[in-house]
Amino acid sequence: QAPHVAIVGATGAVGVEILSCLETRNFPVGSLKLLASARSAGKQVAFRGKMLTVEELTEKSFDGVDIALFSAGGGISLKFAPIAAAAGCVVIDNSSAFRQEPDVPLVVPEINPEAAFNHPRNIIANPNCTTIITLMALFPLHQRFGLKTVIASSYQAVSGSGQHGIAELETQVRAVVDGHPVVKNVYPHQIAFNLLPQIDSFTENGYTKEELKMLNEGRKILSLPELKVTCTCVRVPVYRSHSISVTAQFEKPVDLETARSAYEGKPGVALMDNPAEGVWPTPLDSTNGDTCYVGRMRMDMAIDNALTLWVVGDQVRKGAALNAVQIAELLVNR
Ligand code: 2RA
Repeated sequence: QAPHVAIVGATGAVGVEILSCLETRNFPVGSLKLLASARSAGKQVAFRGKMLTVEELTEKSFDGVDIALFSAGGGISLKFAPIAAAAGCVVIDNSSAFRQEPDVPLVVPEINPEAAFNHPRNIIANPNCTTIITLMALFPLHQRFGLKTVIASSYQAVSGSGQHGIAELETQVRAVVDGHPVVKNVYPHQIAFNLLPQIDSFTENGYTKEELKMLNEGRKILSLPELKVTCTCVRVPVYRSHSISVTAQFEKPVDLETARSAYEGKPGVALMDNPAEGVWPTPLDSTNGDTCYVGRMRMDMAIDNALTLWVVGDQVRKGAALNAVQIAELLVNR
């Protein structure tokens, strides 16, 4: 019997993409509830040729729901995920609220699918977008060589900040080109024609929370508690798809040929790597698609037994909505 599904945050950027993934992947849906704040309640949204009305999220919303996909921010998740879970619903949560809880699995279906079945609190966490895309590139290599250390810089699109991020970039680009003053609402500095080396807030050790997610989530997903990660996360004036430059050091001796062959037959990730022909991936190559692309792979010159590579992925899809729907598919197909 097809599950009864709810989307919390149905009108947000990720919610809309979740709806599209359910539709295009023919996810079996018994019934679908679209939940959002009172402000969005009453909106009409199309799903499989029918119009559905967005309902206001309340404590009663989850009666009879089997799977709830949450993407409405950490505060909403902290309050409503336990309510949904208590009503017998499995929550797949896109916020960072539960990711580090020991009894909440943190799942990338291509990497640790088995973790999804051990969810004693009825909550499964979806990792942060940058972590997912980076690990999609690193996991096939980890399987061959054993990952030890990661040194990364991310180039994160403005849609990672939601619809407002896109609007801010667009408005500022127009203002700069037309010679008007730039107005800042979303970011502390101008994003148009600029780069901002801060994503999320700073922590005591000088790293931002976004940078620490790479460390803590990477360790949990790969079951590598000793993994070393250093990372700088940067907002870039790109609409969609995050890119990450990664240097990865391994336990076993690495060579390029084996590294390249590690991607053969791996779902969700592909090599796009032929510099001699001008072939390497850009954020536009992954935008609106399901595949993360890896290129510029080479033996690192500075770090022993390490590879340096570049990976791009659509952070709204594989970094959020698609990954959440794939987790739901694991549960349904079992
Ligand atoms: C970003 N971490 O700011 C986000 C989206 N999940 O790009």
